[in-house]
Amino acid sequence: MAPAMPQSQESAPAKGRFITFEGGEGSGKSTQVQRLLSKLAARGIETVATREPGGSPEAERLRRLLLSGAIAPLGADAEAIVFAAARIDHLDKTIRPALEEGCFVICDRFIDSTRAYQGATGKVDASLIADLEKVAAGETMPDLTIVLDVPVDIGLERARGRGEGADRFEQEQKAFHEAVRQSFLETAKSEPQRCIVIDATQPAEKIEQQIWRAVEKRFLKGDEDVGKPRRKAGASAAKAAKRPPRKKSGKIAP
Ligand code: Z5A
Repeated sequence: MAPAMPQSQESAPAKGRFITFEGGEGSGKSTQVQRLLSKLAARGIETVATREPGGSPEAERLRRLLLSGAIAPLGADAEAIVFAAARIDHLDKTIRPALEEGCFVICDRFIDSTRAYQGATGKVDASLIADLEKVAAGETMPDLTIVLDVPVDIGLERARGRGEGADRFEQEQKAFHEAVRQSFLETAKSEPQRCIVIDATQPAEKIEQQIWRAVEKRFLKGDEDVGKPRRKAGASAAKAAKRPPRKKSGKIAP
């Protein structure tokens, strides 16, 4: 067998990174996604910001159905399956292509939200959750998951403060949200190589600094320096134009 040839900078494989944000309602995910995007951009790294459910045109359609409560009457298993269907399209159309290009993909919610909202709340059997995760995400697991942890009352208060109507999940009882919070913490404990937990009751600036330290340490130091350099000023805007527009809150609009 011929020996492997060292690759030049130009032909080196793309080194995208997949970072997910998780946490309960009002934990500040959208706020911190925006702050991390700015920091990566300042470092000259091309990024794709996305969210779940949603993040591709078909998945955004499913998002509207899920959050309106239209799928709920079909039962919890059906709801979990629709979240997985949205995830399949999102990964195929948005996440994997961006990672292959070498971008940093920053995603507001991913598999841990299904584990928490559908699984840990006792609504869907753990084996179905695991099977759906395998089918939908497969090998595409986050390189880093940032869990923003906030007591349920504080998170719900913040979410209400935005003045938007409560969606299908925000209407659930406090015990449901407690189970969701514990699920995120348990996942982080069982997968410490992937997850970090940040106290999200701190001021946003402090949280931002802690996230940046974690991202720098894992991906941007010495040999680990990764990410596709921004090609030119218009490159990011062109990429953004292909994505659904963003709402004031920083979320991708339906
Ligand atoms: N879901 C599911 O069931 N299964 C799944 O597999 C997936 C999702 C993927 C999506 O809702 C829903 O789908 C979600 C779970 C379910 N359930 N709910 N509800 P969404 O995307 O519409 O909303 P969200 O993900 O729950 O996010 P959020 O409630 O909009 O909050 P956030 O993004 O975490 O927080 P934020 O918008 O950045 O901040 C909220 C407010 O707090 C805002 O006024 C900020 O200015 C303020 N804020 C932010 N940081 C701070 C700090 N540090 N201090 C004080 N105030 C702060």
